[in-house]
Amino acid sequence: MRTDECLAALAEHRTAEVVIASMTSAVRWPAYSDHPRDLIYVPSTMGGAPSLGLGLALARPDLRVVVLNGDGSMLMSLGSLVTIGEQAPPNLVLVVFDNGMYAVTGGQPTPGAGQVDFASMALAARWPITHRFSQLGEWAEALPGLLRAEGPAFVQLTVEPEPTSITAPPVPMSERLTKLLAALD
Ligand SMILES: Cc1ncc(C[n+]2csc(CCOP(=O)(O)OP(=O)(O)O)c2C)c(N)n1
Repeated sequence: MRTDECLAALAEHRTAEVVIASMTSAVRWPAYSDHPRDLIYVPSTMGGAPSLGLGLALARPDLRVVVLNGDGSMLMSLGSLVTIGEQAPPNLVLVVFDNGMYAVTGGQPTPGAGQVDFASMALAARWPITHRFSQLGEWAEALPGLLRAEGPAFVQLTVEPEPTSITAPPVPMSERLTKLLAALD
């Protein structure tokens, strides 16, 4: 399945969730969504999106947070799986788009390209919900439940390798993040 198809399915089911889109998803998500709770994580700390999502999910338990990550970025911060498993925010969903490559920097293969079982890693890190999908229909069918589930929920999507390049986001993420955090007062 293609990353774009997966994002289109997510956009169909998304309602009020915060969506933190990184890497290829940061480039493609704005084609499907323009929502005040879209945080296009550009420029990003590579590997930082799950931890950003964790912080936001803990700070705003009234919101639901969906993080879209790349496999290369997930490999850079595998420890965040353990931290999230321990903190166990019920309102967090982490989706790894496993295309087996560093797509936004030209398509270099990631270590273990496409053969890494991230979902099992999340399970071992005590995430209560873990999935691995390679069929679009399975992802689309699971989405409504995942967006309401008592998480944290981890999803590995095996997607086609498609090199791309990072583009500047239409709205700076910092503005939206500031507004979301300001609502704490
Ligand atoms: C420490 C570090 N090394 C390398 C980079 C350069 N870099 C930025 S994005 C990226 C690739 C991201 O790959 P992945 O997370 O798999 O997402 P995809 O591009 O495939 O969507 C790389 C290598 C960086 N930002 N930081």
